[in-house]
Amino acid sequence: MRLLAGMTQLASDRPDAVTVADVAISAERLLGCARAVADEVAGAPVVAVHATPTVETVVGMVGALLAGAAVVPVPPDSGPAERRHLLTDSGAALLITTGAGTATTLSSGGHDTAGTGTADGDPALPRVPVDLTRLSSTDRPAPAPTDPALIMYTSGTTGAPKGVLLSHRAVEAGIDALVDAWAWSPDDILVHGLPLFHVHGLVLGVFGALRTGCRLRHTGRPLPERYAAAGGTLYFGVPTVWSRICAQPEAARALAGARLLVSGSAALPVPVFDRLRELTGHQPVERYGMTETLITVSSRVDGPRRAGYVGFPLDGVGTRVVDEAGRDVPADGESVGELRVRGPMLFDGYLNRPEATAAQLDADGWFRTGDIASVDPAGWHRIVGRASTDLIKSGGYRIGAGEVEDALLAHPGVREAAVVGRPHADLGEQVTAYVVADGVGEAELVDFVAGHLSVHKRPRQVRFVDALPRNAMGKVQKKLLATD
Ligand code: MCA
Ligand code: AMP
Repeated sequence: MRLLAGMTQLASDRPDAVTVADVAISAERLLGCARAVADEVAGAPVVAVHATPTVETVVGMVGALLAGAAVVPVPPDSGPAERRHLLTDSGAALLITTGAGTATTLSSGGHDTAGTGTADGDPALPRVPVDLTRLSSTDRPAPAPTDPALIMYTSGTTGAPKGVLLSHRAVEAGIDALVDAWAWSPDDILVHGLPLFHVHGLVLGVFGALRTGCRLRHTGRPLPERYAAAGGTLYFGVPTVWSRICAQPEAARALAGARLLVSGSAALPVPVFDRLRELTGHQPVERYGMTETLITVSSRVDGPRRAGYVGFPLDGVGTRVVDEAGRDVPADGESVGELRVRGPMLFDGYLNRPEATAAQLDADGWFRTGDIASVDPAGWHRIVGRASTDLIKSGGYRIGAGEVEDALLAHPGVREAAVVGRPHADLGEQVTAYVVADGVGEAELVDFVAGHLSVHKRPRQVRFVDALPRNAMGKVQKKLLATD
């Protein structure tokens, strides 16, 4: 398969092509196990994978891709309502179950098609467990470049998460642009410990390694001491991870021998950039992207890096910064506007949501990112904020305020709710809920939200207020909440 070309070209004398949380697998065995998964799921157009941080997840996803299915990564910590939404909205025909934390009643050999789903309310999908002792040599025709490779769920400002359709062609182009910018090669050893259900950890962090043919050492969780012990050449992290590494200078110093440190998914604070340089001798490369666009802007390994800036458009990418009337603002480093991007790595739209797609992606292929940016005369791009307060970035996770508000409002004691991201030293922003409620406390509300959504979407702080600030139209004035 073109997308994961490096996997088949990898030297078969590497017993550790992919290591996840200390479990290693060779490229040859990964391919054999993935082919066995492909034999089982062949014919299913859409396959969900329970995306635990395990080798089984990598095998399951590669297997589904080999079978020509679109993969839906399911966060292992997602609450029941969120899981149900992903599994039904995506039209997944099967759920591949993987390692620890996977609820499956399967005995080896067959699909669990018991008609009623699971106790936690999952739809009744056949379950296919990944079995690392099972091998196959069936070679299948490669999917077409325009076929969907992934359906990745991501939060919007309102409503439930939407499925982002990423084709094989887009994923290939997205990785190849980074191979060029970062001189990513089969000789690299990539280290990270990011979740395997988002673009950063999965598309860059797993498929990037398998396409490039470099070794991957996934640390299970992105803990500083594990990064320090991993002996990599290329390290990926979100800003929270880099800031935690800086807080452990010994761990940071252990990265001095690496080739390249890369930060993304949220703004890297300038003090963290500076501290990383002091401790490791490396100026990190910062890059900017979105689930819908993959990575579009980055500094280059062979070029300058600048704290607070995300670099230049990648090969094949066009960018514009526009005002509210859609007119380009001057590239003077001062004028700000909404960033729009165009390029071969963009998504094909939101699954079954043509209006949502049309609202973000125009007929000429320009995607409205919702990020506010400026560009200086030399072309340096800087992200200065978001157009809407309703998208929160916490620890690199994108969280829709509306989704959390809907979960809170489902509690009988909650009359009104407004959720914002408040500045947080470790996480960038923390999910903070302002509620008007009767007879319910903070812990109960956080637990209640946990019954619906993923762990990182739960409010870290609940503030009880008598009323929410509203304008004359009755709309909540979130900017007043965020700055009080
Ligand atoms: C977390 N915990 C909570 C809450 N939140 N408990 C109660 N209420 C909450 N609201 C629990 C956690 O489950 C954990 O428990 C413990 O508290 C510590 O949580 P936390 O501080 O969040 O630490 P962490 O679990 O170590 O998480 C920090 C993290 C994580 C590792 C930086 O946020 C992370 O993995 N972020 C990466 C997100 C990412 O990959 N985004 C990329 C999106 P326990 O210890 O028991 O487990 S893709 C993207 O953005 C684009 C394409 C791009 O540009 O890359
Ligand atoms: P997600 O779709 O989870 O991939 O989140 C995408 C959003 O993350 C973007 O719209 C930005 O707001 C933010 N983001 C990603 N990378 C950066 C970066 N290097 N600097 C600032 N914001 C970033």
